[in-house]
Amino acid sequence: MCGIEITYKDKEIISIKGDKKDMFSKGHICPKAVALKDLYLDKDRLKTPIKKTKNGWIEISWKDALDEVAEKLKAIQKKYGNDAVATYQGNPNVHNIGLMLYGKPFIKSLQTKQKYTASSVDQLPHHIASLLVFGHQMMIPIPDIERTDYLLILGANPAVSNGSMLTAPGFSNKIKAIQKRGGKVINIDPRYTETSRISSEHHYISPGKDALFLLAIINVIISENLSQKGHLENHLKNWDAIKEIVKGFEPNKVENHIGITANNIVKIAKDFANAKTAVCYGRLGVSTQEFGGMCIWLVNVLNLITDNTDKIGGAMFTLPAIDLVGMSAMQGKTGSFNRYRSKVNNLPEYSGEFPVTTLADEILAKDGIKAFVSIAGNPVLSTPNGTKLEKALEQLEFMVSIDIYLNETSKHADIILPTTTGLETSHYDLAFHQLAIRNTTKYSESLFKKEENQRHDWQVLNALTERMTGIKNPATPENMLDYMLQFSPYKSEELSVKKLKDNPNGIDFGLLKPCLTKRIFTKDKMINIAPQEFVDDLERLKNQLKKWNKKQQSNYPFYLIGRRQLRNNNSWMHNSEILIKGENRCTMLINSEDALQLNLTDKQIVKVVSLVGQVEIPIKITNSIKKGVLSIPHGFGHHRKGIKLNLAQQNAGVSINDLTNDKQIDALTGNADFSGTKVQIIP
Ligand SMILES: Nc1nc2c(c(=O)[nH]1)N[C@H]1C(S)=C(S)[C@@H](COP(=O)(O)OP(=O)(O)OC[C@H]3O[C@@H](n4cnc5c(=O)[nH]c(N)nc54)[C@H](O)[C@@H]3O)O[C@H]1N2
Ligand SMILES: Nc1nc2c(c(=O)[nH]1)N[C@H]1C(S)=C(S)[C@@H](COP(=O)(O)OP(=O)(O)OC[C@H]3O[C@@H](n4cnc5c(=O)[nH]c(N)nc54)[C@H](O)[C@@H]3O)O[C@H]1N2
Ligand SMILES: [Mo]
Repeated sequence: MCGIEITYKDKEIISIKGDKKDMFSKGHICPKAVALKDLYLDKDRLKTPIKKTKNGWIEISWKDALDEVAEKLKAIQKKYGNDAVATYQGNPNVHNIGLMLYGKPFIKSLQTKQKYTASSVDQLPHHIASLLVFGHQMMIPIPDIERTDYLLILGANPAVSNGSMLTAPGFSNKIKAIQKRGGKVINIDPRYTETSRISSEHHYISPGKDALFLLAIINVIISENLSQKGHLENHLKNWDAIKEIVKGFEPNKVENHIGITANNIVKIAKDFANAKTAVCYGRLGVSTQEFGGMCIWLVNVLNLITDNTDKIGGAMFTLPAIDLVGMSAMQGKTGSFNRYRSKVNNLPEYSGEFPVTTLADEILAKDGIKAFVSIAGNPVLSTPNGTKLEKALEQLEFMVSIDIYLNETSKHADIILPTTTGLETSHYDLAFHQLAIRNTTKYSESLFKKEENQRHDWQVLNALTERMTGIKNPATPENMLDYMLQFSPYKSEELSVKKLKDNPNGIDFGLLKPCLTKRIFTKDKMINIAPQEFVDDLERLKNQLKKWNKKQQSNYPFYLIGRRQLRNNNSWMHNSEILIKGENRCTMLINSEDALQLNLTDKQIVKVVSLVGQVEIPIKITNSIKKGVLSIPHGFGHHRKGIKLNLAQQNAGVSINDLTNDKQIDALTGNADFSGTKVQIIP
């Protein structure tokens, strides 16, 4: 989403800078953009299809590769049924126009129920909360950080990530600006992070206890009579249920579990409710928890009961030029949850997909998945219990990866279909305009032409769909964009790809405006503040609370959490010189008191053991993590044999997901529960 200005001569890149004239990012840039040069020049990047043979990988023609993939998939479906083929779509599927537009038709052509995405190791709870509260999976409330007076951040580190489900280039400056205009930013995190450093206040929370924290905050607001329906009064239902729900979650009853004093909880609750405008933002760290679904719902509740939803300075909603929410709603496609359940682990369906935590088991099961299509994903490193998944992938009869590298996941494929990326592709951001703090629109043409033998993601997917269905789709991404732009809510602008090309810095429609009352998609057109699914789930929390109250000794005394990094992108940018250089970043943070107790010294290599695996990793002793909590960044683990990532292999690190457990999930949504990972240390 950030505009960049590239100086180049022929095929040589001279510099990459932030585009100061960009309507949205206004010159902001992050290190990943500068690394586009390394990505473009990367010798390890694949450009021709390769096939696994007894004598190793061989290059094959596009026609042979695409034919063979389609034939194998068809044969397996004929022999075992459609559900014998599974698909996984990784994170770049939402960052790449080719994958966004042509992925769906291809997956649809397979007619399989075995569909997975990276959502269920990430933001699945957000979609389910939005679906149940506002009636559409993509009606994601966006904190109006440009105008708010009080920002409460839970489980997010935007100073590193630049915001997530909240597109906001230069987030750190916006955090500082809130304080400059007299506002406050409160950060709740088990680690004192890059974001904590620039916030007004930081409070250490015990991992996985945010549902208790949020319930306690809401409890205070209700008992102090600070709640108000406000401007949404006539659009809210089940309001009175909230009072019942928070009973028993008084701050003094739960403070010990949360790790934040009752006094501080009361103060935050009152300050939030009394602020002129306020907004609570909960993200990855609260989404990937045992009660992740409940957490994201409660974030919505907090913003609703303080009359901070759909209001300037509160939680707002976007109206992008290509309005996917409005367009899908017109077709009655608002999302679905729990229409049916997965075979092996009985996990709920969400919009036609299953939680990826059950993927390995579904492959290993008798009559399970026989073929697997991985599209721009690296689940071996990014999903819990990666070791189990890689064993499962070995059992498949056929696997294909559509990916730019021979990496930890694609090495298990029989055929890899490599695509263009970065500077070789044009881009319109269909997904992240939906989540942006400002309504803008922009199209970026590719900088360089692809090489003769290369294929774009959209071409590969289109060719596969054609082979599966026998139907040709002649439309290019630009054709499809032009079509969608016709339905733009900004009619008078007469938007088209041509017009966007003429405006390379983007077109601005301004900051977000209240619009929710026209965009409530529940059947009765009411905002459901207390959906039954979440209310019922409270029983599970209450039972868990009883167990926590018993305080038993554990063989795994430490909580293990992640640590997203500025100079990578999940698992796949470690092969860039500019990003990977410097000292080893794959270290485990440990609190200095814990280190002292175990007699550990800085940089010492320790063995870390969980219920499902173990790794060896150097420690970094620090005061900036809560006692009893450890942190390892995700996305490393490039020591695996048979991959082709020269620089990444030299900085291999270990994978945190060799410790996380595929059985440890949010039972309501099926999302991975990373924050609940328990480990022991063997010096
Ligand atoms: N423990 C722990 N685990 C986590 C997380 C965490 O915080 N902690 N974070 C989670 C989150 S938020 C996410 S989103 C997931 C990500 O999970 P995944 O999406 O499975 O992993 P990525 O590392 O993003 O892998 C992206 C893949 O796409 C390929 N690729 C890159 N660009 C292109 C392209 O243009 N075209 C094609 N075809 N391929 C491309 C890369 O080579 C790589 O193989 O990981 C999750 N896993
Ligand atoms: N440079 C860079 N930027 C990225 C990415 C990247 O890999 N590199 N990945 C992108 C992707 S795919 C995503 S989804 C976003 C994610 O962006 P964010 O949602 O900001 O996620 P993280 O930066 O992982 O921050 C999660 C925070 O939650 C904290 N946390 C862990 N457990 C708990 C808990 O139990 N309670 C609370 N309150 N906090 C907890 C962690 O300490 C961490 O500070 O970032 C995106 N941006
Ligand atoms: Mo993500």
